[in-house]
Amino acid sequence: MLPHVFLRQLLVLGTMLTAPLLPAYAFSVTEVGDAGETLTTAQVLSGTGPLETISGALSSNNADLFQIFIDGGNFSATTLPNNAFNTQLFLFDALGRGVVANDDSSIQTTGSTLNAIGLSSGIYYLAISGFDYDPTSVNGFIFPNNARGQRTPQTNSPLTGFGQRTTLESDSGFYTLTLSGASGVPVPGPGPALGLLALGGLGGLKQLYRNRARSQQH
Ligand SMILES: [Ca+2]
Ligand SMILES: [Ca+2]
Ligand SMILES: [Ca+2]
Ligand SMILES: [Ca+2]
Repeated sequence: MLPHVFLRQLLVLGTMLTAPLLPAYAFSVTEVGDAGETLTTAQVLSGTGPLETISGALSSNNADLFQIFIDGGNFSATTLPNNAFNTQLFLFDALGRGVVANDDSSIQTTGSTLNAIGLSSGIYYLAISGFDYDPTSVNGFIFPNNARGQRTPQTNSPLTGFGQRTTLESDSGFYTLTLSGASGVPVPGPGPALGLLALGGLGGLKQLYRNRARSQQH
């Protein structure tokens, strides 16, 4: 029979195993290849903990769409302070419906700052494009074409792609987005299964410990 002290240590270990397995460190991501511009070709930014920055590149007439997790409440994304070209930012919900958009952060810059308030927690899509490559739906462009301010959608139809709004080629270059209020998209993995395994093991250990205590009473 296992000694008491050893059983106690195993119980502590079992309790630790059922606790969250990974600490939540903030992290940054770099676009892999070229992120698509539809819900099915968006790059999914998986991970644990706050998502701080997204770095990538845009060629002309191209948008990069990222699936992120918004914690709930306020969310912001900005290309400032080091924007290298005329950017635009667009936020969509999990179904691809427009939430908010920004082209120019202020009259002094063509960089973009997107601010959303009162969001529910969940999956969202964040897009960056060069001016003036805008998100489209079956009902036309999703957002109005104002340069400054936080723009709300003019249609509730979901994203189907992007299209050039002027006859010019859209701007291009490298970007770094700085975010607040976002996290990595939770990864479905071995976590719950391992947790259940640990719980099963913990239950077994508790039973063993009870049996041991009972046998000592006799
Ligand atoms: Ca890209
Ligand atoms: Ca792209
Ligand atoms: Ca802009
Ligand atoms: Ca635009």
